[in-house]
Amino acid sequence: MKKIFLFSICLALTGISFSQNEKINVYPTHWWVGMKWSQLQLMIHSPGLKTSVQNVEIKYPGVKLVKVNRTESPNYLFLDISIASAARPGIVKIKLNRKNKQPLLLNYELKLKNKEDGKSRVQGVTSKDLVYLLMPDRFSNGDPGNDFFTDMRDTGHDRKNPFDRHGGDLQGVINHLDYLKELGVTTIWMTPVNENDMARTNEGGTSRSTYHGYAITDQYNVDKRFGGNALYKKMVEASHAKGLKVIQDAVYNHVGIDHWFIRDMPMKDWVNQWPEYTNTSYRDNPLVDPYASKYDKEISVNGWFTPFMPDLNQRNPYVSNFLIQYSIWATEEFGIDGWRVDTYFYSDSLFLNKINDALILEFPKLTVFGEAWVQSVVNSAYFSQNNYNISFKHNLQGVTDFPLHFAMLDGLTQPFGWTEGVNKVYMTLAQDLVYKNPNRNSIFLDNHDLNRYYSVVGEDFEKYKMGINWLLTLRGIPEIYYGTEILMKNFKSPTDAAVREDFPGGWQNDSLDKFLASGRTKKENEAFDYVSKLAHFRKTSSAITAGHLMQYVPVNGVYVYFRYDSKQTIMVISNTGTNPIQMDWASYSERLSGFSNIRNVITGEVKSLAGFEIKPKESYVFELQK
Ligand SMILES: [Ca+2]
Ligand SMILES: [Ca+2]
Repeated sequence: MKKIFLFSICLALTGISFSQNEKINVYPTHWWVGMKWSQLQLMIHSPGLKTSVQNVEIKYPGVKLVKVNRTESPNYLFLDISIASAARPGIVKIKLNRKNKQPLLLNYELKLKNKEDGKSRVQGVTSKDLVYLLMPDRFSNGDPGNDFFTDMRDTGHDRKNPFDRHGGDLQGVINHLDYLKELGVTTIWMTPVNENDMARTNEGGTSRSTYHGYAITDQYNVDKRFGGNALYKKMVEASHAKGLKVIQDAVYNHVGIDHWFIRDMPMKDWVNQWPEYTNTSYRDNPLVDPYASKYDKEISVNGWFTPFMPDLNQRNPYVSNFLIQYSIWATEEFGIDGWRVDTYFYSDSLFLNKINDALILEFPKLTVFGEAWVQSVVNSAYFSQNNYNISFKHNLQGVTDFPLHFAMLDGLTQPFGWTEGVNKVYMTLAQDLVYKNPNRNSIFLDNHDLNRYYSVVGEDFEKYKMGINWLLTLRGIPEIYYGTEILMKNFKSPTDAAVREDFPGGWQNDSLDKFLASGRTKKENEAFDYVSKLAHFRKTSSAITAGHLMQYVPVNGVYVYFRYDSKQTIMVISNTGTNPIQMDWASYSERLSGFSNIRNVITGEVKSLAGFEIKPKESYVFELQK
């Protein structure tokens, strides 16, 4: 596909719609007084607007029109306005005076910023939290009435088709907040909820919907198949009322090709244009590599993620303003507690630092972490706040910690060796000195893009528990992927959809309801209870959630580490080797002195440290007692 064509086709299409309506869209849809982001850029979209509007008037105390910007497209105006700190909430009248026509009048609302920001909303997410990642289309269908809409481009809705929408929605999440409380999670992260009004795509001969949400077609609307803006607001409020936080998934790098501003682009360089279709190489190395070519860097950052996901040009200040203002808008509008930023390093680096600064300035407690799917600790730290002595530094709080993810899976699946198996976990954590604060990294065993954890460990329940122990007691913000707690399995074979199956019981006529203990098998209940017990213990443990970490060089396949503070010492011990090991505690006296007993935090059983033996594949979380 040649993208140059795209622009000219779009302009031709809007020419048709010009005389048909005078619908005016303004973004952001409203704003607030008392915001740090007080130099607002309003994007106004309506057919023929640029040419018909001669001048603009704003009369409102404290609000000043700074500049009217006209871009290449005839259908946009960008108004730079300044909102004084003394401005009061109210309706700002914006008058667009036109040649030989009535002026257009816009009522632009300035609201009062929520006083609960940083308290009961926009709270931030920390290592005290446990994040539950779910895909709203696949978790639970709380409203079969919104499964499809005939005025949307894709009306497919068939649960038997893994590439169709399945009807899951925000009401389904609201209906199961108590389930999440029971499980012991504190935070919900959903794949993007924004409107994806995309036509079906043909990928390798397969017709697909964008049920995953990463092909956004309108940032300012939550997809109505999920329940729309009002229900999203209700979902966040209902979560907060139950003591649960919410992380929203952001996509700055790309949008869906059916996005309204792609179908009618404000200017040619709104997206990264290439003489012919150019895909990103998906490589992070050129961005970190001191020897990288400019060619490789540009392919990584400016290449398109897929032919259906145009690559936004964040070096364009209008694009940058649009994305920054939306992010601030959504945080304030919905009161979300954090952002997970998709495809982090594919966006322009200067833009990324700018948007992070703007968000944190506005909401000091807000958490922002980025998806950095990289292979090494060096690269992972490069994309977040780090201790490198280099000229350009990223300011991101934390990353999705892929190096630790790979290491944990190697530790669970590879035989123990000098650099293999659990030594990977040990060696990966031993490199934490490069991060400014590794405790802000999101850590995980699986997610919506990875093989399901239970399958990776060969459906071995002992190994499953070992990994859960690590996930919930190592440094960082643990994330559990929906269904891991009930042993949902599959590899990404034949496609991603295999690891994104519906949560059993989330649909009205499901034969089994695994949200309830009665619907789960004995094994599934064992798994659920294990995760739940450890998650609830974790909440109360100052050592795990905010204490120090000390790890020991693994010996004979046995990996021992401690979480500790002045009040509590937790020891996590795992035997990844093939022999039972009689523990000689002499090497661990630095942390063990003064303690003689160990309490298993899952079973409550108390044992003496003396004479303790650990069998292969056993793993325990112990609280030390005197
Ligand atoms: Ca539904
Ligand atoms: Ca890009």
